[in-house]
Amino acid sequence: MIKTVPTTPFEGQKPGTSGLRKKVSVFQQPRYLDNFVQAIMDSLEGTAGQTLVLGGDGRFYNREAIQIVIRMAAAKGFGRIVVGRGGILSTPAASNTIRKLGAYGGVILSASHNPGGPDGDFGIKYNIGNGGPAPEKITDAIHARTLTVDRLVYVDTPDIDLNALGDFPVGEAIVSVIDPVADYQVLMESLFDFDRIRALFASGFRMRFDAMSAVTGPYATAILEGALGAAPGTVINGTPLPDFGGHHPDPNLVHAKDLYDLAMSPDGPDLCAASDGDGDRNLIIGKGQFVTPSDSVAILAANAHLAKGYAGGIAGVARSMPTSAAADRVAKAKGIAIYETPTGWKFFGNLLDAGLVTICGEESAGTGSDHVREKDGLWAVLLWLDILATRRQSVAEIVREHWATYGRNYYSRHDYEEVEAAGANAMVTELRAKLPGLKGQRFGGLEIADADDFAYHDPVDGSDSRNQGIRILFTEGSRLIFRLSGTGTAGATLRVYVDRYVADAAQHGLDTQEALSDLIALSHEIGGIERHTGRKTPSVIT
Ligand code: VG1
Ligand code: CO
Repeated sequence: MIKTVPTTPFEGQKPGTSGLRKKVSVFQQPRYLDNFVQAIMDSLEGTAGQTLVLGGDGRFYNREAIQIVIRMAAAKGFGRIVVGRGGILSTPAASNTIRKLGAYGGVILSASHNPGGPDGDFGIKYNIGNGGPAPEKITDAIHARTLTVDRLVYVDTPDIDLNALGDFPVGEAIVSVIDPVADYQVLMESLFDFDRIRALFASGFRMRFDAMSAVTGPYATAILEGALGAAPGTVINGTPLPDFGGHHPDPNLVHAKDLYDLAMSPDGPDLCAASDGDGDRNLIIGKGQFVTPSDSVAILAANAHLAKGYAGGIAGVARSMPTSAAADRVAKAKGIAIYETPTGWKFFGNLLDAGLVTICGEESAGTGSDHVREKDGLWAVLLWLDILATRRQSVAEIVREHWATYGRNYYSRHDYEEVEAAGANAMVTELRAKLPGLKGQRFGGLEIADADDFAYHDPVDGSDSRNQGIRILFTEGSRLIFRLSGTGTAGATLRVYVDRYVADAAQHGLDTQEALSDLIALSHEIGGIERHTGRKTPSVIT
């Protein structure tokens, strides 16, 4: 029944910001995925008879990968392996299922916002029993094991039919194929007033949700059109496709441009929204009003108490370091704590578990709360809907009022994608060396108050994470941040984050790129971007 196969390590199986991501062709090499899954299994203790949750975003290679994980998890001694029907589970739904079942952990198959299909990307990550991404201590152990793994252990069994709900024996284990949407919908109903949102739609409120042919289609259709009575056709691209219909499932102004144009048209819907490949990101655009993800975190934190799930108020807010400081102002006004963490949801887990924060967010269109331990795209959309249903104002009015109350953070991220890794690394090394000398330097009207390489001390488990991004802080409160992406699969991606706070409401109507133009010019001067990457302009501006 148990089959053991010898193997040798593959180089480069180091998890990045969110799991191991590579080109599909890399994962298709014989034993490649198997080695990584074995390294996960070998790093886990006390799994006998325990439950493992398993699912993915439905991208190309998802089904093959699920079968491999089932065989290896059963051989590891897990008692129950819970899989979403069709191998589908959105990342937040997987997190919820882990928590609800009291599972030992979960394996999520996704490369999130990266393109899919045979020429696209694939990914895998391990989540722990709190439902969240494994912390660095565990991902480091998994990586270490990939360097020594020498045998693969499987239960020898035919493929499981993933399309049929029910329980199926695999060796000593039971594989349970579950409806991927049901439990998640119950959770959303417990947090939000579905009657109130139904009344909003009944009053003529119009919405468009672009599922980008990725995992949120079934969730959004069941909840928005099914439970909440949004008009049929509200959800577009609602069927998950292995190649996402050839599109790039990243809900930003570049890859969801059609949605943006619709939102800007005079007869467009009241709310346009989208999510990414695995359902954890959100894009929010009101009629004529794009909401930057950083503003969205702040606005949701300011208004969360209007939803029944947060009626008692929120304990604190956490944001990743590159995310604009808009949320800090809300926390300050509410007299609650604000935490600044490195990029990646895994750093929020301890804060959420300890009850120190309720709402978390990242500038990369990720927002979430303590309801799960992942960011959650549809949750953010539903919280917006509940706030709109309560305040009965437009998105634009809510955003303007927010700025008038707290001030506005002009914010933009400039990505230089797929540049040569050597140049990008040289740039970071050079910047690091420059840091001590930057303090006090003046560039035009800007003076550098401080410059460092961000380090995080986790207040809950005492762990330290260094080299998390170069920060240049100006005396006026503006910030310039440089870091390299940890989710790409080709070359390096340089991200430059630009943040400027403007209190004066008379100055809140400027174009973002103009309002930031001096800081953007300075990013080139200080970083030597063109010299190191050969690029004059970014590939994507969000
Ligand atoms: C990016 C984002 C980060 C996010 C991560 C995973 O990481 O910047 O905020 O947590 O993707 O998101 P990086 O290292 O490329 O900057 V997802 O939706 O791809 O799981
Ligand atoms: Co994602």
